[in-house]
Amino acid sequence: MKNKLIAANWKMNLSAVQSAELFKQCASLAQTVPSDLIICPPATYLQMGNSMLESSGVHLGAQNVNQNLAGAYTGELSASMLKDCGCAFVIIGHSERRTQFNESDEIIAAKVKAAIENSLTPILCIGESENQRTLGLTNSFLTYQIDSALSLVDKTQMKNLVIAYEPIWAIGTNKTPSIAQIQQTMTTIVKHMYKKYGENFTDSSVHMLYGGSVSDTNCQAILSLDVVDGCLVGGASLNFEKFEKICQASV
Ligand code: G2H
Repeated sequence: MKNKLIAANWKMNLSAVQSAELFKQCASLAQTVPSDLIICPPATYLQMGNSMLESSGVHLGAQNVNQNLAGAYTGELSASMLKDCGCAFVIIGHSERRTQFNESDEIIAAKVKAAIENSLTPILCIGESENQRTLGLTNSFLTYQIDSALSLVDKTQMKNLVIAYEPIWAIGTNKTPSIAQIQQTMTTIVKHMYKKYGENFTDSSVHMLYGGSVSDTNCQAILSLDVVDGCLVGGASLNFEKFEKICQASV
């Protein structure tokens, strides 16, 4: 059985002093929980995270990557630059980037390709809107998002992949699907992955995370589902006591 994976997405939060404190606490937390931890801080704190998390076993992740290898892309960071900062993971396709920064399915597919080709593991975010769920379109939309995002990579390159199911309507809202809905939806995703990607989609390599208003009170029920390999945690990852409880629940 693989370890649970708890990924913290700090988004655009925290000062340098606050980040240093949280890196320190997470480095020590990793020694007491069996789950694997990934911290995705703002890009300006990646170097700090790289040195403070060193030898703690906590992985470093970026919140974004540019799809191009190098060039005139002012303000952007390439996959190789993130590798140089010590990143092993990168969040791609988060709904905040899809909606606020107009990231199309094509751009997301190119980012997944750039990440994989530079040995970064994508944390690919997918999720339906409330309207799509109401209309019964959840499963077809999620499988479309997966196939589109993976369209530029070879099946054999999918050994290292994290898929985070994040219903858009659950992000930062304190609303979550019911436990039965999470189980049903994520089972659909897994079945699709097996059908489409066959032997390259193996239990040991692809982690399936749930994200969207994960808290210290709902984490136990979510993480107890056999289809859930971990969580992508936003708001609650900024509060160490809450994050600690989530990591402990993942045992
Ligand atoms: C979803 C999640 C982390 P939050 O965006 O990616 O954030 O836990 O605040 O809903």
